[in-house]
Amino acid sequence: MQFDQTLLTRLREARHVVVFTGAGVSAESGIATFRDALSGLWSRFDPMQLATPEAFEDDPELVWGWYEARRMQVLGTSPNPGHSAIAELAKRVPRLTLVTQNVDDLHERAGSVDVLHLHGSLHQPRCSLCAEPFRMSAEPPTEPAEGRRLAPPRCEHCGAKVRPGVVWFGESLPFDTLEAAFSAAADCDLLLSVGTSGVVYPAAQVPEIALSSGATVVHINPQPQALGGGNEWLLTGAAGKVLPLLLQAAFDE
Ligand code: BJW
Ligand code: ZN
Repeated sequence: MQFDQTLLTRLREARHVVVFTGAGVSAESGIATFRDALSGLWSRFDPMQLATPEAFEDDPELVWGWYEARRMQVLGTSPNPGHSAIAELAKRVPRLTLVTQNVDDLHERAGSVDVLHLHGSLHQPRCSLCAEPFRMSAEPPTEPAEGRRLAPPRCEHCGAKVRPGVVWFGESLPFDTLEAAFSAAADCDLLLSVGTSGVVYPAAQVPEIALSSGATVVHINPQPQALGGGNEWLLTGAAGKVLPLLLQAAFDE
């Protein structure tokens, strides 16, 4: 793969890099994205019946069972070369902020630290009433399959239902995390936007803020992306292929 020399120089000389990731970065680990035409979760499941506070209120067993099945799937997979390249990039540039929309823990397992999880985590459920964190046992009591209902556990503190620790449609994002992501985007000189459709707000503002603050924005995606101008680039391909090659070209050649 050939990279533009200007782009390589900008990456090599960047003072602060933001990496903004979406479901596509975990696709090569076998985790489904949301909006890919045939394989995306939202082509098989209705988000309004699974990813809203009202859905959990209406049918907690359906929602808890679905998230447990997804959590189990993540526990059974491993980070891919895309996650590893991002962890490696953090060692090659003066400052890197990793902002993810993903609810898996594959960035951390690849070695990234201080990851800003804008949409929460599958691995940090909490009480739906008092917000007390709930510690999941390492081994699930049953092996939940997609579509199998499962009663949510009860909060040890107040007895209310435990809910997945993710951000559903219509819910606010964690304030401090969003603030940190926006301020990193405003400060960075280069942002890599990896494997996201960029349609979900306010997360999608992160690359917009970087671009309007004068940073170079590089999209890494197998699908064509609409580009705004000279400061926006597209590297077409899978994250697990493009990112390791980009690092090699920028830092090892
Ligand atoms: C590869 C690849 C490979 C494939 N390598 N790439 C402004 C306008 C309109 C609506 C709104 C607005 N502001 C807010 C809203 C409402 C809503 C929203 O944005 N809706 C839009 C969808 C229209 N936002 C919210 O509700 C947010 N809250 C909020 O705004 O609060 C204030 C408020 C309160 C009350 C009323 C209104 C507002 C919360 C959003 C929470 C999103 N939650 C989810 C689910 C998390 C839990 C779970 O996992 O179940 O987060 S939705 C889902 O989308 C998930 C993701 O994080 C998020 C983004 O998806 P992502 O990561 O981009 O995945 P895909 O599938 O879309 O894209 C994958 C990409 O990868 C594709 O481009 C592929 O080509 C690519 N790819 N393989 C690299 N190998
Ligand atoms: Zn509670």
